[in-house]
Amino acid sequence: MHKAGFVNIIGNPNVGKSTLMNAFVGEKLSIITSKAQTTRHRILGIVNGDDFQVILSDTPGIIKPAYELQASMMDFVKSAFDDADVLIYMVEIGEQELKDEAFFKKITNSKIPVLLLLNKIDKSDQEQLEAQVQLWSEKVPNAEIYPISALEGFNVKEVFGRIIELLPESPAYYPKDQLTDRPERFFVNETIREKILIHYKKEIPYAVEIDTEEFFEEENIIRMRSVIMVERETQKGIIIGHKGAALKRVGVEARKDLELFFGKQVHLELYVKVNKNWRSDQKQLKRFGYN
Ligand SMILES: Nc1nc2c(ncn2[C@@H]2O[C@H](COP(=O)(O)OP(=O)(O)OP(=O)(O)O)[C@@H](O)[C@H]2O)c(=O)[nH]1
Ligand SMILES: [Mg+2]
Repeated sequence: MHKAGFVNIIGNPNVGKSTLMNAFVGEKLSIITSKAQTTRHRILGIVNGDDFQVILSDTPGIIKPAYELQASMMDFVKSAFDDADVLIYMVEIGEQELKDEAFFKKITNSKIPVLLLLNKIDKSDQEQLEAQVQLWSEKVPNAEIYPISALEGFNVKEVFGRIIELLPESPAYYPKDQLTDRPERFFVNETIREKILIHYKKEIPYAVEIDTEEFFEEENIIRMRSVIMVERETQKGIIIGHKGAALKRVGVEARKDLELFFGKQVHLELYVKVNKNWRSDQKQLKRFGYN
């Protein structure tokens, strides 16, 4: 018997959804930072076995959208409700409520199995943990609750075992050697964006989009050229920094990660361009892969 299905991870921003998907897949497919709204897309991570294929979806954290980009991000979350065979609702220790009532109702009224993962238990003690399990079992009575630490790997294997049990009988949806639905350039974009989230403050990371215009693989090196788009001229100056030092740091750190990811030497050229109000422009958003 062969099992396969879609296991979609949803929850508030910053609870550890991407950390969990990467832990399941064993590769850094999704970028991870301590800032909310790190993930902007729905990203598939596929775990293949002889008799199973688990297609995980990492999704953006649930927020009330304030501009078009965020509205598209929430459309990715909506789509994750539509095709799930198993729903993973991730919460973190100390968190109270999902910020969106409608999404919360979708979870509590779900006809498909819901695994509620109580994450970051490495930061809590037994007493707090027991209180949280009690709280969530009352809030989401249809869910099976698992305390986990996505970061330290606690209970991750056990949850994966339960996922396999819950998956329907089905042939594989994707070729068995496929790891994700995303092209190479997407990972270049995301790696650069991760460095920007880490090194720039306030609004800057949220006003940035990356477009990798060139990706040439040669025998011993991959040559890439990417543009960092910002919304305003002042943001361009901040990204570049004094004598270009800030931009250079982004480039060096991104290149190191990309060399690990692709297992090959990388040459990365970065430049910055103003693309006015791209976050609110439907056409631009479509071009950058937000439907
Ligand atoms: N202590 C602790 N930190 C964790 C754990 N899992 C994730 N984190 C941290 O929480 C932060 C957010 O992790 P992400 O995986 O990016 O969270 P996310 O839910 O994907 O966030 P968005 O994409 O912004 O919605 C990072 O700093 C992680 O290192 C955990 O089990 N324990
Ligand atoms: Mg994420």
